[in-house]
Amino acid sequence: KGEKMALPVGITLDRFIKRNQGAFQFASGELSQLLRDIALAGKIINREVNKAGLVDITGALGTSNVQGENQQKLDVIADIRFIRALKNGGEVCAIITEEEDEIIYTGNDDAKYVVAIDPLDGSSNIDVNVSIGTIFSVYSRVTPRGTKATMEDFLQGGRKQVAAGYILYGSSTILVYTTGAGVNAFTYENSLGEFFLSHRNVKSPEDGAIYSVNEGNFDDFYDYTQRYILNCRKRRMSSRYIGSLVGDFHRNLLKGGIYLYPPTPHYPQGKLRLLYECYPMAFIAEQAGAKAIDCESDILDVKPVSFHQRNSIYIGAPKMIEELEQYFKERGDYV
Ligand code: P6P
Repeated sequence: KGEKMALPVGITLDRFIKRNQGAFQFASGELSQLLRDIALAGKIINREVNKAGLVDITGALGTSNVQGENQQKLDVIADIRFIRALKNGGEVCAIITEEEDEIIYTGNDDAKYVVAIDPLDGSSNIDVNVSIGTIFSVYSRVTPRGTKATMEDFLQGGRKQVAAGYILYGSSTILVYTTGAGVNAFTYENSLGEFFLSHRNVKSPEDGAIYSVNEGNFDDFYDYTQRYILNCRKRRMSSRYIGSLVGDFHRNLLKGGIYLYPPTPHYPQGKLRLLYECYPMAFIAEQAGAKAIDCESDILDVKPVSFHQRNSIYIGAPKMIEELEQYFKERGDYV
């Protein structure tokens, strides 16, 4: 990999990508273009998300949806927009998205990359103005270029990702991604329509005092998880859980904390999707010096068997994860 350049905070995403081209594992330029295509779709979704509340009164305001699209659910719009951006960008041959059961082919069979994406995670929060996010994961295809991508291209395993990231549509809109050479974050400036480098080479704190879990499921958790959570409470940690993975993850990444989605009777394998939630967040976490496990192994080593498989996940500060692992190791045969 090329020498990491200490680039000044405040440069645009485009210039950052150009300057760091050499540092990318694949300096050929296609991955750079792919990241630009994702950023473009993020700008469009940002606009849609920010006016979501106005949908029902658009007519009254005399403004209409410029594309003339009949107003659909925002996650459907996000899905359409990301597929269109990746199709038009030309660098992606196929997509797995949370919104569709099967592979979406872009028509660019010669393209080098496949993308797994959750176009708008936490979309149940849109109507109540809670932050939501896009999560994406990129692989170099393993099947011959010029042919149709297959399951094999998407089920390579978490450590084969060449890039992963998220866009958080929150108090500001921020794009965070890694290509395996550290994690960088870019904050969107609406008036200029540009992402600017705001957090360079993000390193997550070694320890934390925030735990994020749906406490409503507490009684369903395995004993070792319950004991871990009780210990967090005893140490007067802050319980912060907004029901939107990207928002909870981003806060914990910057401040130090742990997010837990353990198995429950309703989700015996865990709720989050491996390909486009767990793997990308785990890649980012590890690149920022944090950890992501499911208590059996690192998330990035969990074997993928299907596009939409679910997995449990514990992700965050290394010291907090190691402590949870200790409880796991000491677990008895609890009835
Ligand atoms: P629960 C949103 O549906 C999501 O996939 C994540 O963004 C979020 O962290 C989790 O599920 C919330 O799940 O069961 O606590 O409502």
